[in-house]
Amino acid sequence: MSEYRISDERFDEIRKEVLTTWPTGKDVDFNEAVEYQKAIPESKNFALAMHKASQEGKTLCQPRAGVALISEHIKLLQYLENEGEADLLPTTIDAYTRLNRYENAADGIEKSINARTSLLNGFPAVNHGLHGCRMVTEAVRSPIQVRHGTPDARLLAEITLAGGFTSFEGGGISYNIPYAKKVPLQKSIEDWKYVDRLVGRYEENGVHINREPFGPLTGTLVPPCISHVCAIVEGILALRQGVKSITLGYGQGGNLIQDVAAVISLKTLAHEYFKREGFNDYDLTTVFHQWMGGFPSDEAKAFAVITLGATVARLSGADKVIVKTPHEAMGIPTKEANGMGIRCTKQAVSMLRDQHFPVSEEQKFETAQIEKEVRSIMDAIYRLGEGDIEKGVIAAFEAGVIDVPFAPAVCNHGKILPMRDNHGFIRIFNKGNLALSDDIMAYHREKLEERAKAEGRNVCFQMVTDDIYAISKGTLVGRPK
Ligand code: 8ZB
Repeated sequence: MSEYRISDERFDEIRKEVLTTWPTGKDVDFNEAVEYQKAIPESKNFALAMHKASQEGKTLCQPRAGVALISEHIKLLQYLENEGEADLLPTTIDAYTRLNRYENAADGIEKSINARTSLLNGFPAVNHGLHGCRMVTEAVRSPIQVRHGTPDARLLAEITLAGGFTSFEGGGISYNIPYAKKVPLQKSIEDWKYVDRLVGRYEENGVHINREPFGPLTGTLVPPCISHVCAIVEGILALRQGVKSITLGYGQGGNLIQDVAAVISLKTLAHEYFKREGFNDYDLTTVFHQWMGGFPSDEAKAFAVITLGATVARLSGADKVIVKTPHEAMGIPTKEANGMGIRCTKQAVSMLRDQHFPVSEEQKFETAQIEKEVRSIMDAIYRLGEGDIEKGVIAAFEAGVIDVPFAPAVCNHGKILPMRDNHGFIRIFNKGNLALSDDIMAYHREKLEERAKAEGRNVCFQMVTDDIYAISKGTLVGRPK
């Protein structure tokens, strides 16, 4: 396993460079940061909170939130934990920082001060530096995580972890393919190895840091097998660098049975592949993302989408749910709307606390189906990598053997076309080069034909478009008028 690890010498070499890419980097002193992290109360540690939720069978609720200025960001987070009843807190990073454009972020901070309102779409943590981050993490009671979308997050990780955050979202695949156009996959994977190694070093010094690959990818009709493969591969890459606490995610698809089967199979498959790679000493938890696609603009209808997501999160046994807000169709929510999304979710989750979803034959079948599909793609990745998952996944994206629908990245084929079947399950219409057997594809085709027959039209591209807009227009399956 250690053969894949960035060596200490190499890591220190890269670190010197990383910490000079913006002036705030020079404040980071790893040993001081370890001591600082050790003094954070256990009740605020994200890795421990996820572990405890999983032990106690709870589903914790977490919003997204971030504004430009420290004082405003603190007020926002305090509101979300006090009035909003959030169990876990985020700090969503602005788009300039995600692109390593710190000059633009500095400009955004200036303009936000003058305008007396946030002119950035998140918290520019690199510009605020580790002292700014510490003001934020010290001002709240709850475990707090960095959430972003950054292909090269090395400096962001250095600053925020030294700044007291105890969880860091993202990964070399999930923060490249859906977020960037021109970043080579090899480059983002390499840069994320650094982030994972940094977390590994904290772990070796007795500090638990949670890591969470971004599960939903493009959030648009992503078949579970595709997001599962990316999550499992990123999980393995993280464990190789010494990460111990890993949370794998899945974005709500919309069909109840498929969503429950997806969360359950994500966990069993991840354990299977982690063990196969020789890992035993890790803590695996899951996160369910409420619907990531287009939302209805009517707030009452948005609450229904949120409640359904909360319900499925709970019934699937996910350890955490990421919450949407009634403002989703409009853009960044007010703190009040954000709080409503959390409280709505918590009400549904706690009403289901002592219930469980009976396992139906259909669910068993769907679970087995997802497992079969994931194994088929994973086999191809191992084959292409001659046994090595990292080499394999890069080759697999290049060959389209793994393919994420509707992603902007040029290193992704983008040939696969998903659509819903007659019951709203996400199926694959055109597989491109995806490594799925004829047998698997025959099943998908049969399911899509069933829908086509019910709608009196042929299986066609129009169905994809109809499905993409369906939920925002009030249905799950995009039926013809
Ligand atoms: C990929 C994640 C997209 C979701 C929300 C969007 C969307 C982004 C912020 C935010 C609150 C922010 N999001 N930035 N929510 N505050 N600064 O992430 O609305 O739901």
